[in-house]
Amino acid sequence: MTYAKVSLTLVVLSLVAAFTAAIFALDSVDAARSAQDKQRSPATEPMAHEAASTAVGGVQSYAGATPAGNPDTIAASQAPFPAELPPLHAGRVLPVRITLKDVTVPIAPGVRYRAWGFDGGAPGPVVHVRQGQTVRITLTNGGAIPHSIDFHAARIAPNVAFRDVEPGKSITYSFRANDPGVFVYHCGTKPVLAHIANGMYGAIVVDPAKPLPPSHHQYVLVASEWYLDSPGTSEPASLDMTKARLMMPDWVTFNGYAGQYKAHPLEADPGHLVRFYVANAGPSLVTAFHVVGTIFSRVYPEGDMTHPLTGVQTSDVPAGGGAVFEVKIDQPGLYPFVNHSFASVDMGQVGILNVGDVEGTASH
Ligand SMILES: [Cu+2]
Repeated sequence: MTYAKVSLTLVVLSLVAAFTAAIFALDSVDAARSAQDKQRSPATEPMAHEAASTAVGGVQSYAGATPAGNPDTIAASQAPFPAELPPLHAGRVLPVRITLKDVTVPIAPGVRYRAWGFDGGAPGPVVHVRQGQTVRITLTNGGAIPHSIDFHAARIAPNVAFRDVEPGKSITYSFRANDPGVFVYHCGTKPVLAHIANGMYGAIVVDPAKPLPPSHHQYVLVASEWYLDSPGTSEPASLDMTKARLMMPDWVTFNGYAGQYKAHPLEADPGHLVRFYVANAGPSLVTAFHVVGTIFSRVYPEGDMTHPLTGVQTSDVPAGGGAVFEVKIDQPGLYPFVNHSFASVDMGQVGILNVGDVEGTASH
């Protein structure tokens, strides 16, 4: 065979192979489309409980689904989680006693969830210490299955301190809070995804030994996601582990309840420093923290209190991370604080900072 004939044969063979591959590719696209169409067919579509209930790729979403009535009125009647940073504790050792309980908690207007709550709520209590103080944590398991407590502010052997506690039992351990910042604490029992998604998280703020500039208001916001197996409106919802793995939450919140600080705005005084301690419990999504209408005068990214950034519009707080944000707003008004990853705003991660006690409604 001549060189030209060999080349021609190779070209023809290549064309045949490419054509065959294209046919197979089209076949698999058709198969995927047909499977999607089947999932969307009315026969298999779950009943829509509320207008906002939608199915995506065969997974039922209850994002934004609230019962009949005005959600704003329902949210207004719900007492907000206290966002103000609690005062420091005098003394060398801060005893923190937390009892885990299986509780039903409100997570959005008219929506209830069967949670595992540190101290009966989600998030658990805010712990506040100064750098150098010792935290002595006692966890009592008042639930039905093993749990544990992992403090990110601790440098300690996790297989010992964060070990599982059987129902009815307690564990006590101590650590010296040597690293300033804002840190997450959470249950570390397998599967951790389920234990965090069920509400087992909170924040600890460690003030630097050299105090930060004084501020009129200091707020703690714990970001988290909720993954529901039902709308949670007539009966409390439980965890949908598939949605948790897919990272498809129904509600995304600051301090456990969607939009609670829209119904109960946080306060600020014109021209005075406000400090936000944002801890992101996740379990999986990032919080792109932003205050509409202003710029952070300082951000301590990742809670690193030694290297602040200045003049920042938005800064990410990763799942399992924390950061400190400072604003000083001169002009009175209603300033929304949001996760600027806006799907999360749609699912409830938004609040209002009311500067100067003004009337009216906010833009977000
Ligand atoms: Cu747990």
